Formats: sequence, structure tokens, C-alpha cells
Amino acid sequence: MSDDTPGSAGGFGDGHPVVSATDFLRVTEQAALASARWVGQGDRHSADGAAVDAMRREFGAMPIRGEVVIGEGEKDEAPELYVGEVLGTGGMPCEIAVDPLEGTDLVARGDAGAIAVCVIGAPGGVMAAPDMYMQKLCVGAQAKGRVDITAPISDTLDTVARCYDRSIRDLSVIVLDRPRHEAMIEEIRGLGARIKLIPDGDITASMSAAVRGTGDHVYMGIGGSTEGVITAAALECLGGEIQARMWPKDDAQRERLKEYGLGDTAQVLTGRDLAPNPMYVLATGVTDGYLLKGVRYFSDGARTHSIVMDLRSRTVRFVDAIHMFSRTPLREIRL
Ligand code: VTB
Repeated sequence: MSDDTPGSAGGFGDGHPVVSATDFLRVTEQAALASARWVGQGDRHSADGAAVDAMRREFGAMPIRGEVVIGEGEKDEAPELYVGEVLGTGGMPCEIAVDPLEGTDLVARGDAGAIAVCVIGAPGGVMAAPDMYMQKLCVGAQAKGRVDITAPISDTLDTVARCYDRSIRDLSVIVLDRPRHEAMIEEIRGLGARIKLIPDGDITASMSAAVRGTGDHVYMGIGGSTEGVITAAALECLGGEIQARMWPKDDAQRERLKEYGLGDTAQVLTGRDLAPNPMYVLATGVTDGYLLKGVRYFSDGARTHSIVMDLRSRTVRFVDAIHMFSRTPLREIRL
């Protein structure tokens, strides 16, 4: 399991053999394979449950001592992958942040952009954010260090456009399609930028904005805070940037934030705050999206498409995998 490849930083294992990024691939692949069976069935809970079960099973078999810091909820809310649950057979100490199925409704409807995703961090490497709304601004490497979430949207788009050496009308901004974003959407439209309104899935959207060639340049708006932490880890691996602010909806959430030392809601959180020491981020497509293809089944197997982001060996791999379901050889392997 140890990885002595050139470029690997080492030092994460705390004396235990270091489990490599690709060893974790089974976790998101199996979650995707399980939940994709529910595509279009109109049953978000079963789709999510299938992903959660598969992810927990796969983590459970790994030589790690992995503590869930972002999971399905608190211990009294979630029987599996709850915050504080320790997974694995023992070994490499790490922190785990999961969204077993990002886009449960997308799967229920058979819509595009659902993924299974997890982050593996060094101990203390991932923020245990309370689950509530978070305002986010995500950009790719071109605009990293140049944007400011507290600035007017016109300034942000102007800056990003200049970073890409183009005009605002040549930018594509991804926004979650929610009533709370109406004013922001009108403002972006008024500035002339193009918008992609998405029904769900802002982790994928943020990654898409950070990968050159997708045609997307900015993700902005208010989404889930736990998704924000996972996004921060992914953007760290992709060379992009997230800025964020917690967005409590009532006094109870404001109190909760104080318990986490996040009482100042004006505070701008950066990748360094949200994911100070991520090691690996893995995602597998469940339904087709901007970055990843969804699961495709055939008579005796299935095909998955994943991204494995590895800060230890400083690699980003796209993995196209064929899974054989029976012991008899596949009738054919396609390119
Ligand atoms: C977003 C989106 C997620 O939650 O974070 C969203 O990316 C925020 O919550 O896929 P609302 O649905 O309340 O707007 C998800 O949709 C997951 O539930």
C-alpha cells in the first residue's frame, strides 16, 4: 500500500503504511455503481442510501483509522458515516469528508451532474463545518488571488474576464437555480455574462469552473457548507480558489456557529480555513456531468469515470474503469 513514487511527499502516515490515493478509488466507484441503479426512479433516499452503504463498506475494509469530519449528519441523526464515526481496519490516521451522493435529486430525476465524492485529509486537515448555508465564490487558477467575495459582482466578473483576457460576455458563470439567487442572477445577466443555472450539485460546478477547457469560469452563490469544505479540498488540488462566508438562517444556527468558533459571519473563509491539509480528493460520476461521465452498465459489467486528485504525488488522474460483475471473462472490452 505504501507509495514510494517520485514526487510523493511522504510523512502523512504517522508510522503506518501510507495508503495511496488510488487505493481509495473503490470508495467512490462503488458508491457511484450502487446509486446509479436508482437513476430516474424518483427515489432520492434509496439512491443516497445505496451510496452511503457502499462508501461505508469500502472505507471499512481499508487499512486506515479514518475519522468522519463531514458526513451524513451528527451521530443521533445518521446511523452511517456520521460525524465522529471512525472507519477502517486500523492504520493510517486520516480525516474523511464525504458526500456519498452529491445531487440526490439529480439521480432521482435522471438529471445530469451527480457524483460520489470524498476527501481524505491528514489529521486536522479538514474543517468540521456545521451543516448550514454558505456563500461561495469559486474560480480557477487563472483568477486565483485576484477575486474578493466582498466586492461587488461587477468587480468580480470584470477581474475574472481580465484574467482570462476576454470580455465579461465571454464568461460562463454557474449558479444554483434557487429563488434566493434571483437578484444575483439579474445582476449577472445585466453585466452581460452567460449563466448556467443548475438544479443541484455545486461541488461539480465549482470543479468545472476550476478546470480549463470546460467553458466555465466562475461558480457563485449560496449552497451547502459541507459541500463548501469538499469543494475547498478539490480546488486546492486543482489550483483554484474558494472564498466563502457562513450564511446562518436563524439565531439557532448563529449560536451553533459560535460553538465552532465561527460566530463572525462576516469572516471570509479561504481554502486554508476550510481544508488546511487535504491529501486526496476522489470523485466518480453517477450521471453525466461537465467533468465526468456517469455510470454505464452493460450485460456483465459497468464502466465508471473518476477523478483522483492527489496532493502527495501532485497528480490529477482521470480514471476510466471497467468493472466485471461475473467471474467469466467479459465478452468484450471497448475503448
Ligand atoms: C447545494 C447543492 C447540493 O444542496 O449545496 C444545495 O450543491 C444547497 O441547499 O447538491 P438547497 O437545496 O436548500 O438550496 C444540494 O442541493 C444538496 O442537497
